[in-house]
Amino acid sequence: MSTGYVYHEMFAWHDTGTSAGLFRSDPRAGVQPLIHFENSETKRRIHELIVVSGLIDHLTRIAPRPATEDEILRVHDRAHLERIKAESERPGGGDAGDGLSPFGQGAYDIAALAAGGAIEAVDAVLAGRVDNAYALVRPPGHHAEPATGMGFCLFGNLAIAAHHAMHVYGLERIAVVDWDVHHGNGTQKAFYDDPRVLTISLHQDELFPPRSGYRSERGEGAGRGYALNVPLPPGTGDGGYLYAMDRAVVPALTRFRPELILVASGFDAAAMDPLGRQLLTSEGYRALTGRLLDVAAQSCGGRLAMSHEGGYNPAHVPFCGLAVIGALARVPTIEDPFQAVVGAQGGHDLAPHQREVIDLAAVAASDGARSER
Ligand code: 9RB
Ligand code: ZN
Repeated sequence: MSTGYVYHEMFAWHDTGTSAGLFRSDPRAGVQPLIHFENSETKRRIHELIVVSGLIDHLTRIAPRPATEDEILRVHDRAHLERIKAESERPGGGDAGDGLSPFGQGAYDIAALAAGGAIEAVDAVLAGRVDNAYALVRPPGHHAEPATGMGFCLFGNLAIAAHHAMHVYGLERIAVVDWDVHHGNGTQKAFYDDPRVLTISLHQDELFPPRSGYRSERGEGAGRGYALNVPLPPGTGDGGYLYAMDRAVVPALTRFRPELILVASGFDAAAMDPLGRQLLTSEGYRALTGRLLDVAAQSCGGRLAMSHEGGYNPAHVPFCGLAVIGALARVPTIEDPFQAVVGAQGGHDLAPHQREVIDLAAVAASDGARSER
């Protein structure tokens, strides 16, 4: 059993600047400079906990390399690539596309390294060098659409890696499970009419992007039925997430029989996240990982690769990351001190209003029929 692990110090050098969380500092508007929500801290602290706890000794380090232009262009149009590249040349940097996703000079190179990190993780799994892998990359990718970046994402790291799997290894069925608290709109859009990639997003209903991730979004054309959305009410905890996994996600995966399972792994569905309103604990994340390992073992020889997305509580997130990567490697990890707090806070039992909407998503998935929004 071996688990690949991608990290590079350069990922922490991606500079999102002094926004006050989401908003550019603007003294005249009363916005004092602070630090952008998508800063390096949570990711660097996951890595440092992996090292300091000793988990690193059980992982196979995989070096990232920059994705090539051709690889990026399998998902994005040239105008988007060239614009990111050009703004990345400017001393003041630029923005991924929505005015909420600032980046510093040189960001193109780091974003290409992030996409290439996801590629290398997938490659190591498909070449059999490791059983599964986690790419702790930054900037994130799941919101980036073919023609634009958004939501702190420049390029669709995992979508680019999925194309690599199809292009180089000839895979015909890939599943992407996105457990970031936000809708995985970019990955969904990249494969909306493509039956080779089943995209499944579990996310907080009506969070981000606006008006995105409804149950009624099921794919189009040849891809109809190959997008699945499971919007969850705010306040969903471990029990709700596991029910969604068991009732909607696992059955959809089992029916699809993927040759590879990819995960857009965001830790912003965790209980102490400043942007999400969900209640997952590190044990919840560990259990979700276990479910996917089981499906992967049954459907594709255990081939599973994860790429990092959001997650913004720098104290709690490292323990969630440790739980997931420890589960992948089947190695016990040091105790999460937050578990005693967030695990005891209530909200972890499946609630009736959660069951109701999860059942609707599961039914929509199983009969392929239109479901109401
Ligand atoms: C603002 C809007 C957001 C809020 C949250 C994210 C999180 C992304 C992530 C991104 C952008 C809108 C400030 C809409 O973690 N993904 O995984 N911005 N939201 N309009 N305005 C003015
Ligand atoms: Zn997110």
